[in-house]
Amino acid sequence: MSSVSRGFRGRRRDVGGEEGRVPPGQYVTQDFPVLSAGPTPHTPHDQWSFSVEGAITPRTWTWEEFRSLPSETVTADIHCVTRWSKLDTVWEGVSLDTLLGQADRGGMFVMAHCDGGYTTNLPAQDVLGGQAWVAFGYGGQPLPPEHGGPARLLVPHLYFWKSAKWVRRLLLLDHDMPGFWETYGYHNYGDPWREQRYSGD
Ligand SMILES: Nc1nc2c(c(=O)[nH]1)N[C@H]1C(S)=C(S)[C@@H](COP(=O)(O)O)O[C@H]1N2
Ligand SMILES: [Mo]
Repeated sequence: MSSVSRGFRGRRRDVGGEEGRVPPGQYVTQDFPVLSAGPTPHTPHDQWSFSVEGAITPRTWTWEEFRSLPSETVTADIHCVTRWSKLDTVWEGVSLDTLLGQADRGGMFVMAHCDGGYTTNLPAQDVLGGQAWVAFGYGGQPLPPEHGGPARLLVPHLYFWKSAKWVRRLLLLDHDMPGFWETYGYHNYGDPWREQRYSGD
C-alpha cells in the first residue's frame, strides 16, 4: 500500500500514514457518505447490462457475461469535492482496459451514462492504463445500491463525482462534452491535487 512505500517521512509525522495522501482542502473520514443527485435505482441483475458504444466496436455484456470478465481488487483513496477523503477503500471491479480494449484512444473522450440519467465526462486516456474500473464489489461485499450497485465507475485519481454510480453505458466520443455536474459549474476535469473543484479553478 502507498502508506508503506511513502516511507518514514509519513510515518514520523503521522502514525496513520496519511501524510502526503490527502489533497489540499480535504479531510479524512472513516464514514462512507452517500451523495446522489436523485433517487437510488434498483436494477435487478437480469435487467442489467453494460455497453460500450460510439467510436468503438459496440459491445454489450449481460450481468453474467460481465461478471465472468477478469476482475481485480483495487485499493484506492477517494476524494469528494465536498471535501471528504476516504483512504484505502477496497473495491472489486473490471478494468476499463478490459472493457475498452487495447486500441489507441488518444484525443478521445468518454461519457458515462447511468440509470437515473446521471452523466459524467472523462478523457479516454484517464480511464485507460489501470486507472479506472467498473466496480461491483466494495469491502468484500456486493456494492450496495446507494453506493452505485450493481456497478459503478471507479476513477480514484479524479474527484469522486467522476465515479458514476449505476453506470450502464460508456459512449466513446471524438469531442468533449460536459456531463451532469460539469454543466452545473463543477470543473471539467476535476484533479483533486490541483483543487479543480469548480469551473475556473
Ligand atoms: N449516477 C450517479 N453517480 C454519481 C452521483 C450521482 O448523483 N449519480 N454522485 C457523484 C458524486 S457528487 C459523488 S461524491 C459520488 C458519491 O459516491 P457515494 O455516494 O458512493 O459516496 O458519486 C458520484 N456518482
Ligand atoms: Mo461529490
